[in-house]
Amino acid sequence: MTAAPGRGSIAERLQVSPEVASALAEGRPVVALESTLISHGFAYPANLEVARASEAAVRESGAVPATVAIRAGRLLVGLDGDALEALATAERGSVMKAARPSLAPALASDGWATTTVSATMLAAHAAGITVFATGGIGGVHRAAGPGVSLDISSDLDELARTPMAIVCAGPKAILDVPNTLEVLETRGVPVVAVGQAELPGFYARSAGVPAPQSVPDETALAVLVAAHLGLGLGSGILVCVPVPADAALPEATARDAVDTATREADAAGIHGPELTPWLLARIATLTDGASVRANTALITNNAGVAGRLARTLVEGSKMAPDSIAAGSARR
Ligand code: PSU
Ligand code: MN
Repeated sequence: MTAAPGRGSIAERLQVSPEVASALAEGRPVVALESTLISHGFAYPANLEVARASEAAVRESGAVPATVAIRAGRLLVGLDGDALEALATAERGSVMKAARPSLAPALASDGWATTTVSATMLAAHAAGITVFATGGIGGVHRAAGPGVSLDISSDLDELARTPMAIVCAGPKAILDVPNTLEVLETRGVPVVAVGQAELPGFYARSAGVPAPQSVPDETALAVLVAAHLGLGLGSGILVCVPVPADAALPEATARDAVDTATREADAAGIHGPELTPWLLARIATLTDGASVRANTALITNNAGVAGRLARTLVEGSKMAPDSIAAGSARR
């Protein structure tokens, strides 16, 4: 069903690619990927490279990638190679960043817009996708002075009301990580680290705080995710996978770059949706590109973890409810 141009619910505005549509119809595993990191997280050509590499990692794991973006009033779920390249090479500044609060403005404007974690969840869930990979979620920003910042990403509320598994490398290091965890706890979102007790720190392997939950490996992860989604609470689960060791930044290097960039952003009066892209770009310069390498490696790695998770969940759902653990061990 298609609504008149300029109108329509999320479901009516979905344009699911043929490949993703048939995978979903046949019950094969699909992984949603966001697109704001293509337009606002990386510069060209690193953005196209990371987009292609994460799609490839999903495929390698046996799942179908579904990159989500907006074009001409439609929510695209699954981009072909030409569309991915057109988006990655679109003039910088011409592409809107769409989150839940800016979804209507992005859909009402012509041309490309990209979806943050919150907007990607809205589209992917409507399309019937349950696993989603990104780099880092948005969260509670650091306060410039004493007190707590009210700049809290709409990603957190979306996690609270969308039953999906989001695979990331921890809340972005530019955030107030302890307060981000507090909001997620209040809103009923389980946060689980994979393979370690500490919360992954995005650029660094550890955020320096314990993760609320942890699982030893991907098999145990699939069991926990299936348990959470099976409860029908309505909320998502945040899966945090540490950046691969060979691309990680030392904790002190990451912290220094983040501190400097945050101070500079405050002095320059940067805030709102511009803040995250501004900080990421500044940290890239301050670390001589090491942060871009870490960010690329972690996004690609997360895409692979998400693909394997999607596969195990699909296999588990075809078995008796109690046999998912045994089933994933059987592989
Ligand atoms: N992960 C990355 N790079 C990014 C983002 C995530 O490695 O650029 C994007 C995501 O789309 C996330 C957004 O939803 O940053 C958060 O923006 P904000 O803090 O303005 O809500
Ligand atoms: Mn914000």
